This record gives sequence, structure tokens and C-alpha cells, in this order.
Amino acid sequence: MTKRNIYLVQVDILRKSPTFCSAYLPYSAGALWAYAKQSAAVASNCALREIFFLRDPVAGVAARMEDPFLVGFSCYCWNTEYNKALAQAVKGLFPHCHIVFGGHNVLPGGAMLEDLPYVDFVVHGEGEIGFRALLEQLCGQSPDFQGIPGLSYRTSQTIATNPEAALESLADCPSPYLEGIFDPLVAAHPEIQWSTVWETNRGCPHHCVYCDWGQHKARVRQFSTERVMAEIGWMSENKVEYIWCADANFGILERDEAIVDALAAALARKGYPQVFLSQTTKHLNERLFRIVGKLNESGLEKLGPNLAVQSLSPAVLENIGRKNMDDETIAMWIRRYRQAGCRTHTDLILGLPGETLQSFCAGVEKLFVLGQHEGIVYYPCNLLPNAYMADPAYREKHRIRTTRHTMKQTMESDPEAEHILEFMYTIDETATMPHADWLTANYFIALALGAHSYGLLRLAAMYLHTEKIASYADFYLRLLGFCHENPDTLLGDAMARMEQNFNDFAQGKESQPLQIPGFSFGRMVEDMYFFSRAVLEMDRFYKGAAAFLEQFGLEPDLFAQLLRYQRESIVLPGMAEKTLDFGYDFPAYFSAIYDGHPVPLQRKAVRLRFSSPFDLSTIEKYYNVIVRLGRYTSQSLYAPAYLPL
Ligand code: B12
Ligand code: SF4
Repeated sequence: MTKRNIYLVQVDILRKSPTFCSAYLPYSAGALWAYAKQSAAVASNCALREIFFLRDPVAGVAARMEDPFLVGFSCYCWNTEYNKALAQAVKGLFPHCHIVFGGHNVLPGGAMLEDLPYVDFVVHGEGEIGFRALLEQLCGQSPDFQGIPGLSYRTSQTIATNPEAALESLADCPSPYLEGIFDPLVAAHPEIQWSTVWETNRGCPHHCVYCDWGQHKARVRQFSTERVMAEIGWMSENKVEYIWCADANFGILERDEAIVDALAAALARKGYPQVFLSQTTKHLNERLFRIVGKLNESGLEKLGPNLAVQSLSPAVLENIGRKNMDDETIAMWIRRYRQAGCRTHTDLILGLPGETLQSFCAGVEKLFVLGQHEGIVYYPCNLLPNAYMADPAYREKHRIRTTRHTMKQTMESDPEAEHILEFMYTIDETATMPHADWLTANYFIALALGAHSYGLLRLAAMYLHTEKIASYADFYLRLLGFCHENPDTLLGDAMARMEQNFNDFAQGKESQPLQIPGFSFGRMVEDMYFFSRAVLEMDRFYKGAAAFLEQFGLEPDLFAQLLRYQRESIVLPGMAEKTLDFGYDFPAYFSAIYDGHPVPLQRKAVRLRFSSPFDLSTIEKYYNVIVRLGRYTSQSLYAPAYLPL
């Protein structure tokens, strides 16, 4: 019997540069097929012909399909518009083909079937059971869609949506890797360095309202240890370079340490996989500390754990259904990781309901106080269609307003890809944060990261904070005011350019890339741009900074030396080391602050060797190590060492 042709589509961009070409394996599509083909009805009636995984031009992809019986599309926020265009093209060529949409970015209920006549079915939530059942029904004599979990479909009168059902256990889910589903792709594309999504478990015990991860499949279920270990073998054999672990809380399970041991052993033995990225468990523990140490040592990952807080306002945390670790625990872990030579980072989300400009700035200040000087990662809050936050009643209650933005798809990376814009809906006003405050909060955080996390004014701010002259929030808010009042200084000039970007974004416009001729090697985010401008015009930057710092009324000699110590601490291109004398023991003073036990600043002559362990001999090397990573690592600051006088 001739089998019916099934095609799956899960596309992303090809990440290309002169030195590499990488793409993600279409894991979700593979997982769905691995599950569906266990059904005798599916296996005997259907054949998977191809999984499309690149944003290739739509017309060509549709034309490549041969008499498709069903095409299933994985919809994420980065590919849904592409999927719509391709689905329409397929339906045009093959009117009898069944078009199925599933994935995180399908709209709840029957909305997509109302809007998109070329889509026949939408599967909501976890897809395995629904997709298999749909194929079984479509291959049968008289299809009945009523019992299919999570399915939206058209009836003769209306559009129906069935309740979702998640898998009770993952024991019946075969691995798409081990089933050989990706073998043809890997064989056909020797030019691609593969990245992949990997699940060792599914679900999240938390229910943060802005996330559709916890909502989507709440209960945590594990894939068997045998499967997980065998998949490491597959990835290693097939030279998968980069693993994006889809677990919501890596490190939460005892076996996660053994998983890291196995990854490190595979890397040592075969050279692959080379990178393992994960969302670490929200409540840090000793096991995770060991795991991070092992990841660091093996070279698999150096980002360290995420001490994600999203917000530090109790009102916001209440509104978003989240509980963070307490302040002392966060500070303790930041210190422990720092002392062990490991990085940490902390996510903040801007635009959450209940947040005010003041509470947001106070949150950034609190993170600096807790010791998170260089690892703050902030995101604008996007409204995801399947997150609880998108519920109309919730939106109404918090007066959530969004603006549609094009996603910064890195089309520069692959100009031949189909250029269809993808969209996100970003919250830029709530009941507690008027739009103007939202903009100011963006300026504030970009300036704080550019000036503080990179280190340009961090030491001055630490001094003023520790001596109770100005809190961090006060310092950076005043600095923002100074930038506005002094547009001719480098600070004011760079800030104005960054603000232009935020203003364009707020209006849903495509912003002009931030670039510095001869100095940018890729897309620059605002804080990176700020730091780069300062490095290229140090005299002008610190002339403005001195004018700003004068207002804090420090004693002249201390002022001059602190400013000099601050400026000389910034790593510059081509300068790996230098020796300098100071009249105050600044290294002891600042290291005590990092350790959480400040001591008075000693007036004492010191000779210091400032050095950087990195190769700074070319602008490109400097850019890659200092500009790209400086604000996460403090690599933009020289390490001072005492020399005999
Ligand atoms: C891996 C991942 C990534 C990878 C993507 C790699 C890739 N190309 O595949 C990377 C790191 C690049 C990434 C980036 C981002 N991501 Co992401 N990411 C994930 C993650 C962790 C796993 C997704 C996954 O593959 N899981 C494994 C599969 C098997 O599960 P699944 O996706 O849930 O699929 C099931 C169902 O959805 C359904 N299904 C899926 N496809 C289909 C198709 C059919 C036909 C059917 C019937 C069913 C079906 O069945 C599947 C099996 O049960 C999820 C969170 C999560 N754990 O789900 C977030 C998630 C998908 N990401 C999200 C977001 C917001 C982003 C970013 C925008 C974040 C940011 N602020 O920058 C960026 C955008 C990237 C870009 N291209 O511009 C959101 C997406 C929301 C949405 N509406 O699409 C999620 C859900 C996280 C969240 N916060 O809620 N991400
Ligand atoms: S944000 Fe993280 S912790 Fe919260 S529900 Fe989503 S995955 Fe779980």
C-alpha cells in the first residue's frame, strides 16, 4: 500500500558567519513523529517524508513537497508568520492537504481557525497524544475529532476546541535522536554545525504568569536515565556542538549531577558536545554548586547559575505568582560563586504588573547591594499568547498595554532566508508604570549596565554608596539627568543615541543598528555601545564623569585619586598590563565590599600592577573578550596586584 506523505515544519534561521554555519535540529517535530509512529495505524498508513528546519523561501519549500497528506507546523514566536505563509502556499498547491498548527505560539481556542482559512487543525498544549490521535483519525474511514485532546477543528456549524491532556508519564515517548529521525538531516548537511534542544525532564513546578512554560505542562516528569545517557552518546557521535537544555529547572533532580559528568566525559572523549546551556533551578543548592563547578571545569558552560529574580518588588511578585530566594541567600550564593571563580547572572523583567519606575530602580540597586554588579540580564516583558498574563481579565485588571514589535531576527546572519517578519507583543504600559516611566526605566537600566556592570563608574558608585553619600539608584538616576542636561559630553551624546533606539522600539519601529565604524563586529546592544564609546574616547568620557562626580563634594585629593583609580581600572585595547602608584589602598577597600564586609578606605601608599590575562593585541580580540563579555564577567576591569614600593 502506498503510504500517505507527512511533512513537518519547524524552522529557524541558519546562523552564518565567515567561520561557522549552525542550525538547530527540529527537536519538537522529531519528538512528535517518534511518538506518533508507534501507532500501528500511523506506521502502516503514513510515512514521514521530510522535516523542514530552515527558513528557506516559501515557494520553493511548498514546491518540493510531493502530494502531501498532512503538513504539521511547529509554531514558536520566531517562526509563526513564516508558517502561515508556507501553509497558505501549500494549501494553494495541494487543496486536500491537511494543515495542522501546534506549538507554544498557537492562539488559545479557535482563534487561528477563525482567522486562517488554510489551517485545518490546531493542537494546543503538549502535542504527542493529540497529533497521534489526529493522524489515526484522518487515516480511518470516518474521522471523529471529538475525543482528541487539545484539538481545535471545524464542525459543520462552528469551531470546537477539546480540553488538553498532558502525558501522564514520558516512558512511552521514544527519543527522536535514538530512533534515527535526524540521521538523514545530519547526513545531508555536513556543512552545518548542529545545535539542539534536549529534554531530560518536562514541566515546571512554578506558575509564573508571564511564562507559558509552567502553564503549558505543569507537572515535572522525567525521561528515563537510560534514554538521557544514550542521547548523550548520540549527540557526541553526531558532533552536536551546542545543547540548549529545555528543562525548566536543571539541577533540581539528584541525577542532574551524573548527567553533567556524562556530558563532560563525552566532551573529553570525543570532543562533543561542546556547550551545554540550561535554565538552572530557581532555588540554588549545594548540588547545583557542584554542577556549575563541573560545567566550568569541563568548559561546557561558563555562564553560571541564574539567580533569576525577575523583580524585587513584593507587590510584583505577588501579582506574578512568584517567590524568590531571600536577600541573604542570594547574596551568599553570589559571593560563594565569585570566590570559587564562577560567574552568576540574574534575570530582571521590565514591565511586570505592579512595578513602578521607583521599584524597578530600587530592584537594580538591591542587586548591586547584594553583590550582583556584573550579571544582570534584563528583558522587556513580552505577552505570550498562552501565558496566564494574556488572559483578558488579568490584562484588564493591571491595564496592560502592549505594542507589536518585529523580532530582531538575525536576517543579517542569512540573507538568503525567507524574509518574513516575526512579531512579539511587548508590555510598555501598566496601571503602575505609565509609558513615560517605562521609557525612563529602559534608559536607566541601559545606563546602569553600561556604566556599572562594565565598570566605567562602578568603583565611584560603590564608594559613594558604601560611604552613604548616594545610593546606587540615586547615583544612576542623577547620572541620567546629567546626560540629559549635558548633551555635549560623551555621556550625554552616547545616551541620546541609545535613547533614540528605545524611542523607536516604543513606537514599534525598526531601530537603526548601534554601530561604531571599525569597532563593531556584530549587533551591539545599548550598554555595549555605551562602553565602546567610552573606551574609544576615554578623555572625553572621564571629563564628563568628573563634572558629574564633583557634585558629591568629595575631598579634592580623594576625588582626584578615586577618579584616576576608576579610569585606570578599565581594560584598554592593546594594553595587557601597567604599574601605577596610589595614595589610598583601593584594592583592599573594594575587595571587602565584594566580600560583603566593607572596611574603611586606608590612606596608604600602594604600588599596583594592573593586568588582564587576555590577548588584547587586536581590536577584534579586544571586542570579543572585553566588549562582548565584559559586563557579565568584569573582564573589562584590570585585576590589581600589590607590588613592593
Ligand atoms: C529551546 C528553546 C529556545 C531555543 C530555540 C531553539 C530552536 N530553534 O528550537 C532558543 C534558546 C534559541 C530560544 C530563544 C527564544 N525563546 Co525559547 N524556548 C525554548 C524552550 C526552552 C524549549 C522549546 C522546546 O523545543 N521544547 C521541547 C518541545 C518538545 O516541547 P514544546 O516546544 O513544548 O513542543 C510541544 C508542544 O508545543 C507541541 N508542539 C510543538 N510543535 C508542534 C507541532 C505540531 C504539528 C503539533 C501538533 C504540536 C506541536 O507538541 C510538542 C511536544 O509535546 C521553551 C520553553 C519550554 N521548555 O517549552 C522556550 C520558549 C519556546 N521560548 C520562548 C521565547 C519567548 C523565546 C525568546 C523570544 C526569548 C527571548 N526573550 O529572547 C527567544 C527567541 C529566539 C529567536 N529565534 O528570536 C517562549 C515562547 C513563547 C511562544 N509563544 O513562542 C517559551 C515557551 C518560553 C517561555 N518563556 O514561555 N528558545
Ligand atoms: S518562568 Fe521559569 S520558574 Fe516560572 S513557570 Fe516559567 S519555567 Fe517555571
